[in-house]
Parts: sequence; C-alpha cells; structure tokens
Amino acid sequence: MGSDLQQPGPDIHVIDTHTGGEPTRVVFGGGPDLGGGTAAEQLELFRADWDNFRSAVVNEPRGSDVMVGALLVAPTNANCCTGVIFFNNVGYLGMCGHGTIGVVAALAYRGAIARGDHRIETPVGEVSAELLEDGRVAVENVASYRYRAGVSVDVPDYGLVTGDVAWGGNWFYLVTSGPEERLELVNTSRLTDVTLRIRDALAKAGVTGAADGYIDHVELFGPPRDAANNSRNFVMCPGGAYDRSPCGTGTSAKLACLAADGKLEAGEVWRQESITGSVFECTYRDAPGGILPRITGSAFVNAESRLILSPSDPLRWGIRA
Ligand code: PYC
Repeated sequence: MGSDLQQPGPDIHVIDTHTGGEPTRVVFGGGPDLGGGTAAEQLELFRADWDNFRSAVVNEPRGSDVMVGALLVAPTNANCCTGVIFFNNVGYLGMCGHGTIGVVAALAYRGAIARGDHRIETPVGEVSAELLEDGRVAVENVASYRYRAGVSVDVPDYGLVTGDVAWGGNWFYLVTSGPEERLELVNTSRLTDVTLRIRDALAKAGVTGAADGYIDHVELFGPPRDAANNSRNFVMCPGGAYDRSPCGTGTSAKLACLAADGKLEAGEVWRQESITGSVFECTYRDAPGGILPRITGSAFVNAESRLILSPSDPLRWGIRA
C-alpha cells in the first residue's frame, strides 16, 4: 500500500446519491492532493499512493460492496466543470455512467451547476452531461465500440457461453447465448455466481479487450418486464456486486453491439431496464470507429455527510481483502 495518513486528515465531505438504485458517493472535500494533471494522471497517483483513501470511502464499515465513489478533481480543460475519478470496493473504473448522473445531481444539489450542458473530464476521456429541465441527466459517453463478436467460452460446470466484447468506458462481455437464466431480483445469488464464473473463464481463456484490457464486467440480457422497454439486463461489476441500475457504460457497450449488428439506428431510442426495474433511455450518434451513446436517467440525493477517519479506529481505512 502507498502512503498512510498518520494524522487525522480533514473530515471528508461527501454527498450520496443513487441512480436507478445504484449508489454513488461523491467526494467534494477532504480528498488527497493528486498534484493536478489530467484525470488519467491523477488516477495513477491515487492508485499508487492513496488506495487506502479509496477503501476508507467505499468499503465497510462506512460503505458497502455496491458503493461507487466519485472523487472530484480539478480538470485540465477549462471547459470542463470538473474532473472525476470513479472507484469501487476493489479498485478503479475508467468511466461510470450511473456515477456521472449522480455527480451531476450532487453538483446541482449544491447549486454548483445550472440546467444545460456540462463537460466532465474522466480518466478515459471527456464526456458531456446535460441537466435537463425535468431534472434528468443525459450523459454523452466516450466513443464506444464492439471489439469482438461471437466469442465462445466453455464455463466449467455451467456450459458453453457466447458473447461480444465491447468498450463503453470499461470492458464488457455481453452474453448473447448460453444457458437460460431468470433475470429476477430473487435470483441474484445465482446470477452473481454465474457471471463471476463467466468472467473467470474468459480470463483463463485469454479473452481480453483491446490492448489486453481486462474484461471486468459481464452482462446478461433477457426480455423486459415492462413492455415499454426493449431489454432487461443483469450487470456484474468488478468487485462482485451487481449493478442496481442498467449500467451506463454497459448500456453504451450494448448500443455499440446493436449498432454493429444493424439492429439500432442512430437516433433511435433504446430503453434498457435493469434487474431492479430502473430504466435508462438511450440513443446514439455515429462517431469515427464507433458510436457516441447518450444515456438518460435520474439520480436522487439521499445523504450529505462528513466521514471521520479517527486515528484510534483500527478499521478507519475500511475492511478489504
Ligand atoms: O453505470 O457505468 C456504470 C457503472 C459501472 C459500474 C457500475 N455502474
């Protein structure tokens, strides 16, 4: 581990939101000084020297496996309203769609931004977020694309699974065929087990994203429960918790696959339902080498607090494996 704060730092000011059931803890103050530079450069310093801070913010006893953190950092581009580094119970995310919606809701709650378009710098590129009149947030994500189609993997004690590998700001494996699963909340233990085993089988078989990118998200799809929607998903995230929202980067990857298959035209609406029933309304426009997904959803502020790292607390940096 990198440096450990020997003294109690300033209290950490956070605003908690949820986007379609998936929490985001936005860190407004008390975070480490990451020395400026791009969000990608600041992420490298965060990872190397301040991983204990990540754990303190999102892991138990203050957080949980499902919590995603969003550390606001100074952007390099003056056109951006903020930079952000997303993190979770085990590490860092390139981009996070539900998290960006949560960040915009938290900034609006503080009166830091008004309705309209805002640029946000992430470690994998700039995104834009429009705070709409009705309070929803539309995120135009980084360019997304399908990297490989129809990749089959034999999952021990489960069966043959086929799917696509796609980038939506993180690397995803989107299952297109395999044993049928019921995408219902009562079935999440099984879905969790199955998707983690698919992820492990992919890694063992050497299936990666571009430049050996580790595929750390796995998506299953099924018919929507609400006929107004196009599809229902279950998305396994890197730390073993499933996404309660339809997953912004995962839905970006899905749109890239639909576009590559000629199943969704630019501008056509796709309504992605999550395992909890929450919905993102999505479209895309064409971009060189892929598409630019636009993901619209709502986030709600549910707490504003100060995290205290007491030097006498042996678990002040969180519980982690
Ligand atoms: O919404 O992109 C997303 C996301 C990634 C991991 C959890 N949520």
